[in-house]
Amino acid sequence: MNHAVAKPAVQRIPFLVGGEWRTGSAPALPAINPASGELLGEVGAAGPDDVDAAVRAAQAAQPAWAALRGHQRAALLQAIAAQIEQHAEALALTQTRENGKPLAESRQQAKSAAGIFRYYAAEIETFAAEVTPPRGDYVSMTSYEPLGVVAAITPWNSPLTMDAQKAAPALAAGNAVILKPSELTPQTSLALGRLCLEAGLPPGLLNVLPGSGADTGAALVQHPGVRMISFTGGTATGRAIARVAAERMIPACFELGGKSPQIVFADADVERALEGVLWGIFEAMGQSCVAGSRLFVQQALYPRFVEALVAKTRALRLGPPEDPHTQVGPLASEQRVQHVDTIVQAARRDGAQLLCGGARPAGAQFGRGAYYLPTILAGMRNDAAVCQTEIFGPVLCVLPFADEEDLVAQANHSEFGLACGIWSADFARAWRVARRIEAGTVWINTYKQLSITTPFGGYKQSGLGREKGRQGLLPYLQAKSIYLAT
Ligand code: TXE
Repeated sequence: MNHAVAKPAVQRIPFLVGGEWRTGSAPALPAINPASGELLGEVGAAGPDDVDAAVRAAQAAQPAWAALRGHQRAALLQAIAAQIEQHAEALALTQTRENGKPLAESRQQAKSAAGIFRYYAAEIETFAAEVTPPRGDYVSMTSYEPLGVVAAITPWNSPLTMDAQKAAPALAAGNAVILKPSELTPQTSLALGRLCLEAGLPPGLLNVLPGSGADTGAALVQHPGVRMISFTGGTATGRAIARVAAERMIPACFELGGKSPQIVFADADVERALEGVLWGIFEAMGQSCVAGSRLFVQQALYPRFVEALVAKTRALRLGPPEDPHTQVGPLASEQRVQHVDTIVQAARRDGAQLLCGGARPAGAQFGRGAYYLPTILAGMRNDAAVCQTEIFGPVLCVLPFADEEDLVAQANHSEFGLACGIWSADFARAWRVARRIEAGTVWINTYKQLSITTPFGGYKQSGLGREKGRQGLLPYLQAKSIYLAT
């Protein structure tokens, strides 16, 4: 007799192609809440046939969208922003249950997502062609046209804002978008897709294709109908996609990893610097491209500063992301915990001194959740592997420096160049150092201030191209110059 009990069927969440919902031909993705380890369901994943259907739907929808006037597209982006705002709480909860980000942060990001659509509505409504310098009996003009179908590939750490940062300018410019979310956070992107449809965006202009990078992502970037790629994620994946873009000779922009220095001079306002350094690394548990993960403290201040920082780090309230008292939540998955712990233990074997953290937290309340203690390491050199590798987790490496020359050399000794924080009461020095640091964003006496109006992107291996601001619209457009004989 067979006593096997049939497993209850898990709900398979469908995805969006051309205004229709389908479950896809690739193996479904498990949906796991990282705070509890609980399997919540599964999400359908797109195989090559689904990718092809999405590209066709996008190609069919795009010309009519591109033919609209700027203000007409802007009106739709405004409607999407309103829809996001109206459903901000549900969006925030979806993201938090997928990636474990404290709910208060997800709420903030849902608001930002609406703001990003509003900003690009304003950009496209005011975007003008250029009359270029006259040459005798000619009028010459440069206008800007969309590229067609854009592949937008996003990671799991902040899908609410990253999806918006790609979809809003790409749509504003008159393109159709195929959004490929991370394996860990497809439901957040699917929720955005649904809200766009409900706001009145014509079907086919925003398709959402969950799936693995190897299956779905690779098929998407190689599809001949895709005319541009916008990618945010790890540097190794970025490089693989750049090779495809080079082979196909299509434009692509990349927002990649970082190992950003936080620099504290002895004359800094210590309390403010401590808060900036603490949140610069431990907000989102270090799963942020701009995480300030290398701390340089001037020798005279080093012992006092590091001691106070360790005390503040130990006092951080670790807990479930939906608890309003939680300051730092779980990592995005159990695999991320193992990844972080492997790097920390290797660093210790290489001689790093553990000042705090370096393990999973003890306590029944953490259950099977993906928790890891905020960790500080000291006693290694800046060229140690742990100071050069992007960990993308709650791990801060602290290093002393002697003077400005020593500091600049150490801070710039990194393959990355995304961001930097400088803490000093000497404004002239802070400014001077900011000019010498190889990074796309430098903050002085603040950290992680980000505005949709201000371009963002990396130097060196941290990326190519800029997102946000008017510069963030241009990659989704191509220039056409027309000469008219008078
Ligand atoms: O990112 P991936 P992972 C860094 C961080 C982290 C490392 C790996 O250091 O430890 O990257 O993280 C899709 N063709 N950052 O593996 O692989 C993939 O499905 C097309 C920094 O999560 O870069 C997902 O949607 N697409 C970062 C997206 O790429 C492919 C944020 C990002 O995944 C693909 C995240 C392929 N061949 C990680 N392979 C940041 N800059 O903020 C994967 N993908």
